[in-house]
Amino acid sequence: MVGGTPLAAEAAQLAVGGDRPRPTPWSWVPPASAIGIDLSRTIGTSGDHGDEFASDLTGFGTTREEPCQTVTMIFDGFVNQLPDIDQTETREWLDSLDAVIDVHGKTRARFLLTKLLERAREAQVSFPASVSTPYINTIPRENEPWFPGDRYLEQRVRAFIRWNAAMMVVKANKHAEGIGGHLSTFASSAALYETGFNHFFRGKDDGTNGDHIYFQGHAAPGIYARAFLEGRLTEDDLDHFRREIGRDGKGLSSYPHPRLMPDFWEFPTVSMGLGSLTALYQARFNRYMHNRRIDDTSQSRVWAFLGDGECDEPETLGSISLASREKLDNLIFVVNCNLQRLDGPVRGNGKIIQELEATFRGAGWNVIKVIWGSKWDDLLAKDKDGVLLNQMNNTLDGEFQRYTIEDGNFIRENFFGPDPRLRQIVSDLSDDELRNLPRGGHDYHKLYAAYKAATDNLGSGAPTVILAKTVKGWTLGPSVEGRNATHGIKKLNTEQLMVLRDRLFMHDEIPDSAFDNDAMPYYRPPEDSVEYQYMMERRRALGGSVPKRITRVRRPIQLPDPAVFDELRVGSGKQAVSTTMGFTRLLRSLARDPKFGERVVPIIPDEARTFGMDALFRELKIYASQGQMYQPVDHDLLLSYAEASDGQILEEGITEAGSLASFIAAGTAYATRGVPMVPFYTFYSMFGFQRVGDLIWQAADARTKGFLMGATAGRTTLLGEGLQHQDGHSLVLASTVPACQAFDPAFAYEVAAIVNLGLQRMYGPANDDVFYYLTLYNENYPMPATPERDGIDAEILRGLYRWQDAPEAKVRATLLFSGSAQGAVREAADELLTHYGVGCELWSATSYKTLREDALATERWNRLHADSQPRIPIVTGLLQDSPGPVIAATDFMKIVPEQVARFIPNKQFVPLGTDGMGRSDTREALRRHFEVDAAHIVVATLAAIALEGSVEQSAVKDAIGRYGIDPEAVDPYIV
Ligand SMILES: Cc1ncc(C[n+]2csc(CCOP(=O)(O)OP(=O)(O)O)c2C)c(N)n1
Ligand SMILES: [Mg+2]
Repeated sequence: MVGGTPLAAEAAQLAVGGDRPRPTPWSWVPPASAIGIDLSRTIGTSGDHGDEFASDLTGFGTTREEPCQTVTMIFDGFVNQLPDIDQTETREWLDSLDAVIDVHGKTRARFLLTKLLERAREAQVSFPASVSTPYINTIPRENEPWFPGDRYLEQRVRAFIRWNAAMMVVKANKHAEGIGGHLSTFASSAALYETGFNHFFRGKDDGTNGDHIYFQGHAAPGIYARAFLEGRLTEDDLDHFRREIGRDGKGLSSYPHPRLMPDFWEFPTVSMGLGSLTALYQARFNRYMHNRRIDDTSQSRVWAFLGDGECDEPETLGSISLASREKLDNLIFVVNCNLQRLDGPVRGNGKIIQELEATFRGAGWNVIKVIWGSKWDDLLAKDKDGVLLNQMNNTLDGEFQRYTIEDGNFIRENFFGPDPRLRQIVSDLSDDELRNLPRGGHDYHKLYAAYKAATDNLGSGAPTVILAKTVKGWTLGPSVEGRNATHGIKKLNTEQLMVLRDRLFMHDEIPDSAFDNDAMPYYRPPEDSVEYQYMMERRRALGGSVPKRITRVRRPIQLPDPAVFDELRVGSGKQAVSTTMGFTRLLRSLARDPKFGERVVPIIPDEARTFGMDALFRELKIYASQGQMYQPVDHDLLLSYAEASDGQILEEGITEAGSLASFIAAGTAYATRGVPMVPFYTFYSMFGFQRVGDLIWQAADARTKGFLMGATAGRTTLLGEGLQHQDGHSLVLASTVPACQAFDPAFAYEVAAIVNLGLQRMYGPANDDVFYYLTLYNENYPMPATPERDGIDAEILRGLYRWQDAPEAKVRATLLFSGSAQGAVREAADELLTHYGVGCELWSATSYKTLREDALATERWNRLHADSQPRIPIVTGLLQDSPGPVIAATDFMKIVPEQVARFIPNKQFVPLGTDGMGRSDTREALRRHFEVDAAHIVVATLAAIALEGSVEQSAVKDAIGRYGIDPEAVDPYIV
């Protein structure tokens, strides 16, 4: 495609089809989810003219050529159940409609009906919005605002950015074959971003928190290219795109990674679906902060840029109804609808923009479609018979994609060809002009209008989604643009680069000689150029460059009074309680702390009653942006379900993904808002790491702080629930995330110590960007008091401490317990002493992950410092002199304690854990089944000691008999 003018370089192509199969109703009716009906059946009657649409619920259906089909859906049946108070009047209206259809046809009828609806809405006659509108721009030309920018300069800047974005990817792949990167995504979305950069995105240089912008991950080259133009990055930086090792780790991340570029990126995206989900909850959290009067968030908008293919992810669309329910008009999604994903078309046989419109509208969003560029407005104005509109409606995305690569004549013959009235509309356009009819997503004017409408929408209560139609690979030349393989193209040869240069009208900036010796030149306009001055002035006016991650704490946090933890330290006496109950008390005390309390953000996904946390409802109140508009059924109870607009608890409902997104929003508030908040997200541990592991990595990337509380932990401790509830592996998964500090506390005072020191580490002077994962159990037992010795909290935090010395005995062993395994281990120790004269030292292993990380780091240090005095890993130092073999029991998989096995030299290390499929039964039965009950611990200990020769083998047999263990029972791992 050759563009004749600078603007033509950004003009989109359109496409048309001739004798082709008609679209199925799928492309027109909203998704079944939006209307709750089976759409696989056809509806309505066939059109009798080319300009007629089959009837569907929106009135904007597709043309049919098939004979009339049976009506199988009852759509407006409800109306027959309402009394008709004036049948004559009704008849008159219906007759009028029939007459219009007879005389002027269905198009006219549809027009009048739409006008009626518009009038009804103006007159506040509430009527459910139709979920779908015709395939044209939402904002009519006459409603477009004046464009305040300098069109020419913006286009020049955009061209420079396009150039550098492409160049850095191509260069990276030339220097390192296979290093990857994406050319065509940003090529399709340059105008989407630049409209934001020049007119809307608010920065933070003025001391505010600016807008929160979630960039489409693989559009990152474009964002770097702009930062380069602004002088924030150097050529050397661009040359280190995807080369993050060396230069003190100062490469440019492939995608937005705050962990790796902590001064630049704020919000990690690129795992498809997570950007939009976390953006949505960020917008919600901003409202939460505002309503609780902790932070004025009214000036910050949340922008999320996503791909149309990305909308297939359940995370992308799964929470959109929350945004309208919560009236998040501070939220704007911009979907880059280039109609393509990685392998090919997003909806070859349908229309992704229409589908998304229906989905978002059905969920109560303000939908702005930017489909056609300005040049189409004149054509639509000529479309008296609705034939053009009909053709737009009926052309499939697969066809549109094809037309991006065809010539003008093909477009004339096919898209405008079949109907003489249609052909007439474009009779005065040349083939070149036809080819250059733009798509809306490349038209800065249309985009400006859409963004302005979206930002002006504040106060309406509706979130906005902008559906912008673009061409994937736009301007990158015929071998890349619109091709199915475009997503993966990373290389351009000199010839292709020259085509790009020509398309961008950058001959003066990049002369042919710039390519001598296979050079690959970037281009940055000099600081005294009008382009540079314009670009920088725009950013200055909007509060400085974005993205920029700044940790500027405006309202420091004050850590809680240490006395808050005392209650858990003294233990529960004879009263049997669980660590979950202990934690709940602690949470309440933390929230009551006069200074610290307001920063506590309890997050729960509809499990508060399960965890006994419903006691907090009345006291802390559940956040409900609109307050409580009803009297709850339990209003007269002490623990009633109390909602308030300044409520503290985020009761998320049944969405672990949403809850994790809230956790991230709260746990990054120290950076995004300059107001440290402390999330405590309590959930079924089974539905944590395995369910939302991707989000937990995102939390780590975002440098989130806070506490993940995995309740109902343990494969045998949670009884009765069975396979899908019993977690025996979240600690394994937790071990994979470096920023995660994973703990498996056995006693309430351990929980207190971990939370206390965790708070100090994250929110005190150390200011570490880590988060904590604690398992919580629902088994009740008397909670002992903290051992009386200095530094016990630090011992708990290092992962292992001696809990009880071994009694006097000739034969001794070392037993390690974690979490709820403490009961069986303590019982086993008693049995071993009573029946076999074995005295056991008992240790609480609070964190094998921490021990292993220390051991690995020590091992590494020793390897690299061979001539220095070797260091000793903590776990080695602690256990090397402990008596006898080491038996480690856990309610998790054996691999959890095994993490440290190698670091306990010259000793037998026997892990006992719950490997296998969970199942439902009593705790006793489950522990026997998984071979982690006291009896099995006794047997395992005796067997290990017997191997060392300190007891006879017969003792093992004796114990097997004593406790009724079946030596032939099937291995629990395989049943
Ligand atoms: C969860 C997840 N799955 C797969 C990928 C790999 N991936 C990266 S981009 C992409 C295609 C994206 O298509 P679309 O959302 O339409 O974006 P476009 O590049 O077309 O703007 C895929 C599958 C990913 N990043 N994340
Ligand atoms: Mg796409």
